[in-house]
Amino acid sequence: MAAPKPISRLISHVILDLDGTLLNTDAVVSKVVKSFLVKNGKTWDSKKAHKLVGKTPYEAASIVLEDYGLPYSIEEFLSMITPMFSEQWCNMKPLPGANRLIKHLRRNGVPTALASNSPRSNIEAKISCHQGWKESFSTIVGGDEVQKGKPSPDIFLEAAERMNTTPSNCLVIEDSLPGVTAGKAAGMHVIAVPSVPKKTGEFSTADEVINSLLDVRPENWGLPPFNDWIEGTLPIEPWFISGPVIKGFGRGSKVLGIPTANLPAENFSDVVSEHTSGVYFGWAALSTRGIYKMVMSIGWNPYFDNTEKTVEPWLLHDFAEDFYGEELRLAIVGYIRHEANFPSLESLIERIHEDGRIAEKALDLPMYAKYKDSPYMRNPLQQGSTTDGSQA
Ligand code: ADP
Ligand code: RBF
Ligand code: MG
Repeated sequence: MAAPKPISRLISHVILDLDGTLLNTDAVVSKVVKSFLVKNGKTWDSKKAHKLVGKTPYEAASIVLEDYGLPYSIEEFLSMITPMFSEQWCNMKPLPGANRLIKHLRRNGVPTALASNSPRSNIEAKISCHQGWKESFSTIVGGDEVQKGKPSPDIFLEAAERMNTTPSNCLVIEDSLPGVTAGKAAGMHVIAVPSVPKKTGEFSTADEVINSLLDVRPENWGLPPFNDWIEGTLPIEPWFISGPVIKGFGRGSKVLGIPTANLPAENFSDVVSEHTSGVYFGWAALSTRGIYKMVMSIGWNPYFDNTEKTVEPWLLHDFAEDFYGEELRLAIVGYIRHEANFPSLESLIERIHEDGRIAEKALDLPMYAKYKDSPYMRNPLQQGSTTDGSQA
């Protein structure tokens, strides 16, 4: 990730985008457009989904109509698909780190605006599904309240004006290219959090590019730092996955001293896509052997440039033999860092060992240690995955 450029003035105000930045809108957009296409005898192409990121509803509609050759006008299409979206608003989940960031800014009295291309009423409806969100924004600016939407700077300039501040005091956080363009055109500082993996290179005009909201460092901008990091780790709402250990990429990780027990990702693709790529840690249970400390990477392994998002847990224990086919259950309780590329294999290995030491130590803290005894870890019979560790 690109390091932030030095800033000449300290930030006093923050402006957040909503769709794709705070909310996982893309999952819902894909679901709705897909079901519309199926009804119209077309096949959804997930590779084209990124074209809709950061567009106004009107622009997105025109792209879908053209890409799939649908016989509707933009207005007709919007009138059919808009009610389908409205039903889904409360199904848009906060992205990793969104609640934490909003609460942090509010607790520290940092005036924060919400600025989105969506019409104001849609924004209000979407955020009403999330406790404490509406009260956290000193102003909300919708696409229908200004002349031109992003990439024009109007929305951000309006937000700054309503907060009685000047653009150079504002920090914009945005997931889309039109949004980043708009923020820079407004004369603001911009952090890009691209929604589309592997497209970070397109965001070179941003002042900083980060992988997820978990990686926001407010102190880099003169804002109060987060104080929830503990011994190099960030506690997260735990999540739980399980499955049989399968053959991985056969990269000879074992030879490098870092065997990773791969799980069939298709079993829990929803949970995995909900979580940002990065290095996490927690507990691993093997039904016939015991419960062990674990550190893992989730994502595309930039050093190897995987085409698929993989889950690679390294159990912090020396086993005398392999355990392919055995049931492995993971409780993922904390975050360490985003995935990175490395100049050499040695430096990658050194960093993974450092992650192992951090996890090893942190898992003794009561806040993480307690999950070793969760029912999910102890009950060898439960199948599938849950997000709360409860018994299915
Ligand atoms: P693959 O490409 O098949 O994942 P690896 O070289 O990563 O091969 O080795 C992973 C396998 O090694 C696991 O599936 C498991 O059977 C075994 N293994 C032995 N020790 C460990 C460990 N400490 N953590 C994870 N897997 C281990
Ligand atoms: N791969 C990367 O390309 N970048 C990383 O930052 C990275 N971090 C990892 C952290 C841990 C704890 C583990 C277990 C793996 C990580 N990997 C990373 C994945 C690694 O490339 C893969 O497991 C190799 O097969 C290890 O040799
Ligand atoms: Mg492996």
